[in-house]
Amino acid sequence: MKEFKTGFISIMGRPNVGKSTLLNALMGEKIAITSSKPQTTRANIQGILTGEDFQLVFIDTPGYHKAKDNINKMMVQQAKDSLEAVDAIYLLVQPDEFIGAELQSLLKVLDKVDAVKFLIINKVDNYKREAVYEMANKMFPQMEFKHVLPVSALKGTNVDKLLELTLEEMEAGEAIFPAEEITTQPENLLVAEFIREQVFRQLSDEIPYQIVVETEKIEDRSDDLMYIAASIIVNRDSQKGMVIGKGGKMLKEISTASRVSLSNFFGVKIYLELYVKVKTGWQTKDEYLKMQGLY
Ligand SMILES: Nc1nc2c(ncn2[C@@H]2O[C@H](COP(=O)(O)OP(=O)(O)OP(=O)(O)O)[C@@H](O)[C@H]2O)c(=O)[nH]1
Ligand SMILES: [Mg+2]
Repeated sequence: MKEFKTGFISIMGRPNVGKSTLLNALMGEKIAITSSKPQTTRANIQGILTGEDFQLVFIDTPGYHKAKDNINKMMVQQAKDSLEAVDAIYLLVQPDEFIGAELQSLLKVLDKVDAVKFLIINKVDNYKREAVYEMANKMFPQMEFKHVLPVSALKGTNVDKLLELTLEEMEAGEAIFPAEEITTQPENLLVAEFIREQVFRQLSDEIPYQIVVETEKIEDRSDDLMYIAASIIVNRDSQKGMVIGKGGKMLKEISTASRVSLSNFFGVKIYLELYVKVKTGWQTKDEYLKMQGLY
């Protein structure tokens, strides 16, 4: 019999390089929200992948960036916290990424961590081979990477290979989580995240950064129907209008898309009541930061 292997792996990188998309690809199902806007992920998300002879815990982290606001500082702190007791680190970059102050600062943080380091060049489906090589050549002198792998988290290219290499690096150990548990996110946070994803996808400019979603109620109404009440919380009245849209059109779109993705996740029909509320200065209130997994 093969020995059972376990380990924790942190997925790090600058905003928008595809960390959450990679987590979902590794898991084979969507547990983390993604969008084309930077700073989509606000708190660490653990994905637990259990096989016959292994259990891997992947930690998707908020994008590492130079943070000005309090909430952004908390996000970056989350990413740093993920490095405690990890066995491996995936440093995700994309081929056209600029190795500037932010990435240098992240490399400095990673340098101090005793873990197997993987350089993962993501989004290879979108770039010429030369650009991928060029990025690898630029990154090699920066840190000692045990493995370098080009992947496409979106298309799934090399994700199996990444899993294989990761398992080779893991040590024998016992499972920490029950086999059926796929994430440590509480249900109310996961629901709020799936709704927040739609705000990130459907609204432009600053609005997505000005909102938080609060799950108010989750009830199993029958074997195949789940009732959810939630609120999108904004900072100002004018933002409320933008989230609702003309004749309620925007809120309806957010609600419909959220229902579809929640229904896919839970495997039941979803009855969603979605409100918009104004709570001025929520960014500075503990209650709203904790709600999102930030503390
Ligand atoms: N073409 C291509 N796009 C990708 C790939 N992986 C991710 N993306 C896209 O890149 C954007 C950002 O993806 P996310 O997974 O949200 O990125 P992230 O690193 O988690 O971003 P933050 O949470 O904001 O730090 C989305 O539009 C994804 O669809 C890939 O392999 N190929
Ligand atoms: Mg993310």
